[in-house]
Amino acid sequence: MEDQALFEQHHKTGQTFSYGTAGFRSKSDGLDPVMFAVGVVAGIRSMFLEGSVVGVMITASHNPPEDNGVKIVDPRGEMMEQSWEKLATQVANSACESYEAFCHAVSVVCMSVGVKRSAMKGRIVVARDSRASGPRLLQAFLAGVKWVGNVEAYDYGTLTTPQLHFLASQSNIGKLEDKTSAAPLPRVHETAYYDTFLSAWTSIAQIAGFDSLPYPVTIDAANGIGAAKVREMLLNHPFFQKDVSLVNADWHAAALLNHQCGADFVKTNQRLPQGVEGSRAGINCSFDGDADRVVFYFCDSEAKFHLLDGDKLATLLARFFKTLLEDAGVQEQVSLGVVQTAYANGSSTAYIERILQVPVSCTPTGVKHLHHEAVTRFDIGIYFEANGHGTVVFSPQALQKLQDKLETVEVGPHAHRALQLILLFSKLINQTVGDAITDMLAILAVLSILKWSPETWDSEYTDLPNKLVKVVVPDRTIFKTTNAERQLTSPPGLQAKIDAAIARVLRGRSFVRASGTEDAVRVYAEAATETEAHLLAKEVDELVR
Ligand code: NG1
Ligand code: ZN
Repeated sequence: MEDQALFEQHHKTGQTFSYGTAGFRSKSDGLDPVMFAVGVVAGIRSMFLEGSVVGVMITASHNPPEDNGVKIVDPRGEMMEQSWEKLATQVANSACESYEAFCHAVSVVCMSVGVKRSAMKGRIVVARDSRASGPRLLQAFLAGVKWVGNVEAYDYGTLTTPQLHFLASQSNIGKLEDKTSAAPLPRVHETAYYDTFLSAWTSIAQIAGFDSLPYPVTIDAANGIGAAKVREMLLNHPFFQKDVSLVNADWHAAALLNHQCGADFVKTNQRLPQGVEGSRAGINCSFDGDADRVVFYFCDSEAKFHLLDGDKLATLLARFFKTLLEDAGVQEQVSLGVVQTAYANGSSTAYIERILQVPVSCTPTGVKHLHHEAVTRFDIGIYFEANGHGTVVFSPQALQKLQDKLETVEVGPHAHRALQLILLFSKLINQTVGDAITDMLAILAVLSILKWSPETWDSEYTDLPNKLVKVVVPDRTIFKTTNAERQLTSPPGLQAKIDAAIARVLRGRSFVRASGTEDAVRVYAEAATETEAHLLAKEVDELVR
């Protein structure tokens, strides 16, 4: 009965949920039973993984302040294995029904994965972003953890999403090999995050010979938790103190989160966020509310706004690593590639393939798809969504090869430096997930090493004019796609009409897909001129209605 009382405290009815690309997400009001259910599922997942530490992040990223959400992070810091998404969905929806339905769903899940709750132990680390609903939802989550029994949970308080991914993965180092280790939580302190990445930065600066940033950097933290963490990590650090300014840093003012600022605002509106002045010299960047995305931008001498989005981040890094691999003389042994989605600007893909001669792979939207492709296809896999979410992943085998070469083969100073830099960049970048802070540091390090201004970076290629529109349709589920979402297979006949519209404009490309996070379809169009891109978007928009 005590167990049921725990459940009833957080029970609410009336909504159905689905574990999507970003976990569960909705208005925060109805999320309590979902949080309770996630406490239970995360506990069972950890038991299933023999007590490895599983992470849970309570966040709704770039969404408005009244929203919230939750996702489960697997022991290596990656998103929870896909096959468990439907189990999580079943338990969450049963928790919105009744206690009986919930108990039944939990037994079914335990049976299907072979977990005996009374005989196993689970370990969870949890964190939340700065949203006002966070503490309440955390309590519902912890009640779920208590309900499972035999689960140890450690609450990190507020963190950025990538910090939680990183700390969860670090908690398992050693444990993944040694299943018997039972060190209490937390196994890794938050400072490990700062120490790890700052120490890589310091070594890179030493080897590359720079001792300050090349120009002032303004960070728009979207009034989110990233502000608190940047302050802690960078603002008192002698290297960054002088040149880094933080704006939209009011993370205690929950209502201001992502409001007129942040990566999503800047990318969508293609203009400066509130609080950033165009006249300021240097470079600017914007994080989203949980600091797992970053975009850069600057204004030129005529005050024209230039966006350096996820595509530009990917191309800069691709160019940089290609040169380093060549300098190190390992371009034949270590494969390099870029992973994009259909939303990547056609000019960026052409630049990577034709100018850089680096292979590009295209996957469906959602970082779990990009991450998987990058890890499985390339030794150094660079993946970014156009909206700024992405990272670089390095295969352990390739890093070992580079380390061996550094230690055992006589190489010239140029190659030696290149080998060192690749190895150090693999430590500067948070490989578990896109991370605004470490991606920003990696980009600033590259710009410092290349001695590139924002203008030089931007001038590598010019984006094709493009337009992204959201169209509300009666039933978005009828829109089915193939070929990494670039073509429709349903409704029948629609793709042929879209193809005909594309053929009427110069350098035209357009596709339609159902959003995974909103009840709408998205229409993307690009063409040689802005007029044609807008025309194409309008035509396709009309076709899908
Ligand atoms: P949907 O709503 O499925 O288009 C959006 C973004 C994705 C990704 C997810 C998760 C675009 C076009 N889509 O997905 O890139 O970030 O949200 O938050 O930006
Ligand atoms: Zn985010």
